[in-house]
Amino acid sequence: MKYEPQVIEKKWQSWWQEQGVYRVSADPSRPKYYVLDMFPYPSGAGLHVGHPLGYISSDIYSRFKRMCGYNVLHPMGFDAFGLPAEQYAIQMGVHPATSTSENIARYRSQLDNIGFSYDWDREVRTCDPAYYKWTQWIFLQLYDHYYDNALQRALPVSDLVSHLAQNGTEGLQAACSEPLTLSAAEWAALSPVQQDEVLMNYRLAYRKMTYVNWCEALGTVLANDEVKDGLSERGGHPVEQRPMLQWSLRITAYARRLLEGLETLEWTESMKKMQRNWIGRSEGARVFFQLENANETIEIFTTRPDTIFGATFMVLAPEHELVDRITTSSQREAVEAYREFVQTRSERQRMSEVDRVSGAFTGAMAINPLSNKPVPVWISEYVLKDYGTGAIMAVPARDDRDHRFATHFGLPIVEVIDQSANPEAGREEKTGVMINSGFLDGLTVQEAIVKATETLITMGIGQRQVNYRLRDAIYSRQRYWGEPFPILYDPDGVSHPMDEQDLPLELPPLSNFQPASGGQSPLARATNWVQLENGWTRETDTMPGFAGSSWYFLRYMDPTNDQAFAGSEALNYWKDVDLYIGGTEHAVGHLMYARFWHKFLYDKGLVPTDEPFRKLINQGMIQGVIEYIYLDKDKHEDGRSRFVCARLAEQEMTEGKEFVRIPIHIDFVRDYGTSASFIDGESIQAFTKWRSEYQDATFECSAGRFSSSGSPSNIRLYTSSEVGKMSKRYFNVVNPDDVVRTYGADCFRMYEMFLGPIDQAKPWDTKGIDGVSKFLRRLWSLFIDDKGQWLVNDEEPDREMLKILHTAIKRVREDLERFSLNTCISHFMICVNELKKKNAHQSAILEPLLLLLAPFAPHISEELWHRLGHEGSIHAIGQFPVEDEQWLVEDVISYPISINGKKRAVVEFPASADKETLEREALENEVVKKWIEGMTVRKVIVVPGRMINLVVG
Ligand code: ANZ
Repeated sequence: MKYEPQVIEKKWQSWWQEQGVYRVSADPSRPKYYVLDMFPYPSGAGLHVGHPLGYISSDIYSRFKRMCGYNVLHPMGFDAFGLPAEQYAIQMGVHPATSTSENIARYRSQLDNIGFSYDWDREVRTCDPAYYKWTQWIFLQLYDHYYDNALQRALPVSDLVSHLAQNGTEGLQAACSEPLTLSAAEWAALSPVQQDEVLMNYRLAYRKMTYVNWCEALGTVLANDEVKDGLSERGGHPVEQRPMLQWSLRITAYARRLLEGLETLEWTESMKKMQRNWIGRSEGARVFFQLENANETIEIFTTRPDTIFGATFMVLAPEHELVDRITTSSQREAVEAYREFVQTRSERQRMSEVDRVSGAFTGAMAINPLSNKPVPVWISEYVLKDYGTGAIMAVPARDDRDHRFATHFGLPIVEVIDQSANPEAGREEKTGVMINSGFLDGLTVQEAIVKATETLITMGIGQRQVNYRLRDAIYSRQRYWGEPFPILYDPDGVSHPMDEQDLPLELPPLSNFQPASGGQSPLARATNWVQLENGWTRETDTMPGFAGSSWYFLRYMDPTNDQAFAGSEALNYWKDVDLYIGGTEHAVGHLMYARFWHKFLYDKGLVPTDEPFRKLINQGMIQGVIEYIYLDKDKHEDGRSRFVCARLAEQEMTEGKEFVRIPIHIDFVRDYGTSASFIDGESIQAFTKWRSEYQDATFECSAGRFSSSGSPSNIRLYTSSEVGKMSKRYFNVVNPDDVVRTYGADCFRMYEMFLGPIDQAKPWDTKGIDGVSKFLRRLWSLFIDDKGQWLVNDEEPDREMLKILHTAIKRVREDLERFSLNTCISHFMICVNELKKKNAHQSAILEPLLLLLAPFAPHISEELWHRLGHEGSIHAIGQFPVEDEQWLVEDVISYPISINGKKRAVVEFPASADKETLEREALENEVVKKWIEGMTVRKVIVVPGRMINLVVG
């Protein structure tokens, strides 16, 4: 009987579901292990073969851990709120709720096809009110807490209120937007509106007028990590800076802990580095510069107080509040014009386009507090408003950007460091000896940093300062498809949290959910929902995509709890994620927010660990192969478009012809992904049907020129293949369903793993898939022959068979622990080939082999397991095979024999030979005898199992 994956796979998938084989519950008698996939947002395009790469590896690992006796939590869900889902719905002209549930159904069936071991009873959907009730609840907790910098933890706002009532801001060490000074009496005298404002300055979820990334095309504000190079990450639309009243989360309060926590995690160095850079800790000083002829102070942040004597000008961020006050009338026009220009520039552009130099002089002069020289005050986009103090002292001799600026605008450059002892050193390197710097002269840079800081502090014009580049996360979106804020405003505009009992606050149904222009939210249209009877109103913004994904891993622990986001029993048992698998694209977004929320919940004593994801593995992308044919830029003389094959095009290009490369749907391409991929007559017809604008085109290759209808089926128009993104845009998306239909899920799973190390990017190419398919059939044939004859017997296996099996067990086990899954597949192939050669049909060999294979190929192993006579599922067996060393010892060992340090022979001796035997036999060896003829053997060194050395003379 032949191996028919399509038949057995469906059968076992339904059986697993009926039997609840993958259902899991907390069980304190067993150790837990939590394996988590980054849950997908269900896009309309469905899964392509790149998506399951991580899911397959985590599934294999979960099954492995389960067989090792762990109680494994391995859930799946859907990140269903947010921009992508809404954009798709708008495109398709359907309601996002409808398209989202359709897309989820499609994802689910695609996932089911691959035979994953998820406990679907624990599925979460972020757009489900029973779920987002708790997203809203956590938001309210953030709103109701502030961060105590001294204790390094979150505390209730009620504590803050009593502190303000008793002492004002005296002794308050709290994370805030702006430093405030207030006496208890002043606090008491504030109106409710003013008090609300003061509290907003401290709340972990707060509302404030902020410069935000506004994307007009998407009709919403975006977080910094949703903007790439001045464009929205979704859709690539322009993003501009705008002041808007927005909710934000004070993630900056946790900067230090987010940084320090990284040290405790098993993440790749590159992921940690991305987070460290995003947090961007820098140590330096705040220094005060007096303005000449005015009672104003400019506060700057510098990491290089040593260079202060070289500060020949100052630069303020164009948005800096002092600009209006200090700009002289003659410079006002230039300053205004410049500020308008800067408004069109996103923060990313301002930071990354360092070669553009632009700025304006305010007309004001300040005094360098150490050199006492007047220095002009400029504004420029390269100084960011929200970093440090939004103002710098510019040291053109020692800072590249300041240097470009000074050169461009002809400002003075004063050298302050002598680097002649180290001429290779760059301008910003902290090496050399101070010059032209008064009392700092002669000190090294390191010494000068300490001395300058101390001096500035003693003079009362400086303070030590640690800065973080991390910015608070903008939390408002002016879109429909997200969690409504559980916030109400009274007629004075003071914010009030909703009662917990009234959660969830459900998203009102809206037929027109399109984004509005100018910053208004679609929810503002739901007037009945917005306006409350008592004159209060609801917040109309919604939460961002990262809200729901910041805590979903906790919900899986207790997915149906309606009393808490998860019960303490479940939380204390499952604790945290032991292994998290997902893409690197979430390095600074999701992973940062989730750590922040988790630390906050930890502060509240609601989760038992300080970090959510202990170990993180990032899967590489599966790339697509893009296949191109060449379109002649000029039409043929007969007026028709002319396509030529890649080889002909190459030749013609050397003669100066120009071509446009047109990606061709890979379904039309034969030998797809190889160096000899081509389209034939049939594919040409399909192509012209698909791209009807090329109906009349002709197709040319070395065999001649053909029209689409007249092209013989056996012609070959070679295409050129290029590795790139797998994307609809390149018509190179491979649907896992198709691969599963042809080869079966087990083959698909093993093949994806076989493609290469999990963390590397690799192109999808199907060259090797036949090899994996053959492997599975060969495995099958160890059990059943072509005629359906059952081959398995109860005979004793011989030593060699046992060695083959136990070698595979040892290798697979070790590689699984290292998460090296591609090499596991090779071990299986070698093992089955060798067993096949030996005609091994002994159940004592084949049973353990099935257990070993079960995590990788769950269907075929279940089928054969049952045929071996077992009734329960192979996946419920808590016994992963362990190698027996006795079968692994080598029978013979090759010994290199060296004479006076030179290797002269390699001789095999029985593995059991002792020292004396080895010495005797070595000296008896013919080759050795020749080398030592006529000499005296002075010493014989024998290292059993390794080598034999002779010293002669
Ligand atoms: C004088 C100086 C001399 C500086 C020198 C550097 C080198 P990191 O390490 O990223 O924290 N800076 C401060 N605030 C800024 C802002 N809002 N926008 C742009 N640049 C700003 O960088 C700190 C340094 O970046 C500070 O030290 C300041 O320039 C600049 F030889 O001050 B420095």
